[in-house]
Amino acid sequence: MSAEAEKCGSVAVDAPPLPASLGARPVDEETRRRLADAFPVYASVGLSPFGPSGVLLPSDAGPFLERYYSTPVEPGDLWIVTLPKCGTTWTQEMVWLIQNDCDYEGAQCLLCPDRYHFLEIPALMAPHVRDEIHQGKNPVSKRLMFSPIEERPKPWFVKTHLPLHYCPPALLERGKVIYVARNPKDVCVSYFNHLLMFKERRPDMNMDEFAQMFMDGEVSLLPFFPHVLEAWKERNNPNMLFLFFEDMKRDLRGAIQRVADFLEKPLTEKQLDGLESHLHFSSMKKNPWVNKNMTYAYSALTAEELAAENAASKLEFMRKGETGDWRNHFSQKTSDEMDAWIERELAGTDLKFVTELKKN
Ligand code: PPS
Repeated sequence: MSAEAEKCGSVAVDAPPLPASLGARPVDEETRRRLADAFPVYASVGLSPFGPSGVLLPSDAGPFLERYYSTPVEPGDLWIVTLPKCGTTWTQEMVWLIQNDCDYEGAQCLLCPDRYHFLEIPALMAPHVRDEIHQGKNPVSKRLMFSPIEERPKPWFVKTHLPLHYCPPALLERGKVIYVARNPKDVCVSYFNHLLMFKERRPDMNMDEFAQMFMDGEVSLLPFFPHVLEAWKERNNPNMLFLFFEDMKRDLRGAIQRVADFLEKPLTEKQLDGLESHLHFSSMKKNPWVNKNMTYAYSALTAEELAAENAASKLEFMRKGETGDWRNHFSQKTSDEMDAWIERELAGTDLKFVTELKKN
């Protein structure tokens, strides 16, 4: 373990070091400039592709990744692994409630950091944002970013957008993973909104321009397909549950039942009714513990500044919660290019995405 990694939190004694192959790769000057222009928040540190799939992260993420890779895992620990905007929050709320015997009162606190450890959040922050938070400008973010996982009560609930090869090597042997995938066309639209809301992208970027960068893996935490396909290969591992956002939309009750079976937490019909209603988009949209306050938790602004900004902004974390909304955002050309990209990337696999659902 490097001295830098030790500064990013405490580490398991028997932790394997991060393999050299998972380090940062060089970026050519033209790409560096394009990324700095698109994502100005990272301009000072730069974004670099890491590891075999080239997952895009702030260039100084190495020591953090080393730290995350060494996270201890014990039986009972639950990890939600997703690409951004695939239904992470929805699944987090579902898993937490099922595991905690539908304790709706206990669920009245922030998903992150109170109920889940968001693994890579410090690594995702630009250094100046990390510094501002260190200086105490946002106490919730400070708690979110700098509370060591070891201080949490067991079992641990962990959220990560990192691909499986950056998770602790023992994760699927000792812990349980719920992986959620969503069709990339809707993810792209949702991510476009998210990055504006969190001030990570140039505000005047247009959807088609962003979609191109999305397909090229030039957006933080992408590329898309290596992440999903790595998890898809593990879908029959008894410690992995692979879910699709679109299945949760189509049959929420069925998805709740699958999660309950996976966690070995039998639910009564009454509990199923309660969860189905609580996890419906209209309820989640109104629930401050999974919604607006999340923005507060991740923002470097004070609560007052953020309240003023939220009041003035039309951007929402719980935006539409639909499948097929990409139709309202993509040009025909971008839509066709995305279809061709999806087909190319999935050739030779049995993974299929649903990009539209029949209306009831
Ligand atoms: S994040 O920031 O990566 O954790 O975002 P994530 O939670 O993965 O994804 C946010 C999108 O999930 C939608 N969402 C839901 N859809 C349907 N039903 C429910 N209950 C629900 N909860 C969250 C949320 O609205 C975001 O999608 P878009 O398409 O932007 O609306």
